[in-house]
Amino acid sequence: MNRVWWKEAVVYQIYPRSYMDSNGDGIGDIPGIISKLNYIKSLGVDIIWLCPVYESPNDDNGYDISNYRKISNDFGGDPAFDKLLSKMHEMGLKLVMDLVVNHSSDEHHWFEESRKSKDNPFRDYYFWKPGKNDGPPNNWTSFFTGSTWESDQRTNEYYLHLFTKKQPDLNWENPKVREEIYDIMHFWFKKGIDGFRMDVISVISKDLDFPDAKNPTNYNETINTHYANGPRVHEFLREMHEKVLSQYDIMTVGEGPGIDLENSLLYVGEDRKELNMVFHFDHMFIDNGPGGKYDPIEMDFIRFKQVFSLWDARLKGRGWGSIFLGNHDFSRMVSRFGDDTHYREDSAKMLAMLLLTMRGTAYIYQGDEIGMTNVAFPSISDYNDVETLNSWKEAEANGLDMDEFFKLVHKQSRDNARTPMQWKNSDNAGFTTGSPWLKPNPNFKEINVESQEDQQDSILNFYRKMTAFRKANLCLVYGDYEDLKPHDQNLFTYRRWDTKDEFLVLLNFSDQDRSLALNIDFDDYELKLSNKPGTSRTTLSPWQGKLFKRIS
Ligand code: ISL
Ligand code: CA
Repeated sequence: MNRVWWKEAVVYQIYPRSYMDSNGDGIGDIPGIISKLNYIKSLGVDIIWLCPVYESPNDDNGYDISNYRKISNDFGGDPAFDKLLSKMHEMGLKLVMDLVVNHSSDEHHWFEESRKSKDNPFRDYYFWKPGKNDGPPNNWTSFFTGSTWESDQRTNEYYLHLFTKKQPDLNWENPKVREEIYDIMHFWFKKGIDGFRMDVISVISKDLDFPDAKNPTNYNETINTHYANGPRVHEFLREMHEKVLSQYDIMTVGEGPGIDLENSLLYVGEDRKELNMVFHFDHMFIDNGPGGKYDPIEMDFIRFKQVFSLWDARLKGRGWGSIFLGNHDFSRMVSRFGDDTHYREDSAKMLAMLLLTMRGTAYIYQGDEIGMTNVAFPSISDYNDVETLNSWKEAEANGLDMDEFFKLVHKQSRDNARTPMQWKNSDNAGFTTGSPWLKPNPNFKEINVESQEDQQDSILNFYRKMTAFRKANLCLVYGDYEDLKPHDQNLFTYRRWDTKDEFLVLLNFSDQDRSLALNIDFDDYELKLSNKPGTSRTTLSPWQGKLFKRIS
């Protein structure tokens, strides 16, 4: 067993706009995070992954960066960041930043130059193409609706943007662009940060023929055949590793659509010298139909478990996984995979057991530690997310039934995960004294940190128990994994073991009592943790999770 700090770490992901506002402007900020560091430390986490805090016009809330070396004034500017980093290090917490370099903002000076003329020295920092038959160069559609090409009057050419038109794609073919990016990375590592989460790193290399998609409305097919895993992606990552990553003791986690079982080890194989971990979406897209998130299908629970098993088997001994059930791009994990009505507390705790007993580095998304749920705002004007609003406009233009579509917005909007952190039962959930940039979920009166601090068996305190237990039992980090009943329609039951210890994790994903029917002598095991009291050893009550340790 080759022990590494980032393998044993539990990561806490912060969406800074929504975490804590310190100055009443309605926007979460870095001083707000600093004021909550004791709370974060108390969760038993080791690393904070901070979503983008750089200067940005915020077309996509910071995922459109106009200056990679400056912290946005909305968040407190450079001094606040320096203070955060040094405080965190004093407290033994590490800081991972978001690296968003598939695209920049159109307000970055590189793009402002690039669009000026065809012979501008920055022209080749981006992809420019003449149109075809009075239209864009090909039929690709952006992740956030519409063409991926925007025409620019000044030079009468189109530029490529896989996301919004304010997020032009950087041209990684250009060695100068790559050098600029590596310089930026050195800049932050020299400041002392402990790693990067790399945004959509799977799409940085383009097929330079830019062929038409056969089936542009099939989301997955288009991503897999045209956007992701381009011809030079691994060459670029190896170069980045050699020129930057290999020089520091840091961690990396790449994100992106199109990363799958087949290609995973190309990114994270220990012999590859590319990335430490990736976030894949096999379980997160599990309820997407061919048309993507607004074409939902029912989640297949057997398949859900299989995703964990297949990934574990694939990476075992050869790479390292990342375990997450939610982030700022998806609906709330308790609303998706648990039951956010009758069994919210039980299911939120049970999902915490899953999250913190799998092999891989575990990532907790802010608010999940108190069981925050999806929101259902009354009006589309309450929503902020560019992906939601663009999809809404597209649905309207296509003449869809907008009442039906609004239900999909409630279910699928990324704003579900972006409502302000619920600190207490007071105005605006204690997030701001001003007017929040996005309304809080009205359920903050029942669901908030303050009330759960006082309650011994709260979700919050259960998370603390789980992180401590994981820390004390390295078998849960490194040990082998086996699904005991892969075909069970309701139970997720697995074994974790190493040369010293053995654990059983038994989870009931249903609202009925379930008999375990496992071929196991429970006299050999001791119950270590359960998310709810009662019931016999061989049964699980609704949404119950139990963790046993072998004693003989
Ligand atoms: O959000 C998604 C599904 O709802 C994903 O398809 C998402 O667009 C994709 O994983 C990329 O996400 C990342 O890059 C985007 C940014 O909007 C997301 O917030 C970020 O996590 C563009 O930078
Ligand atoms: Ca603020």
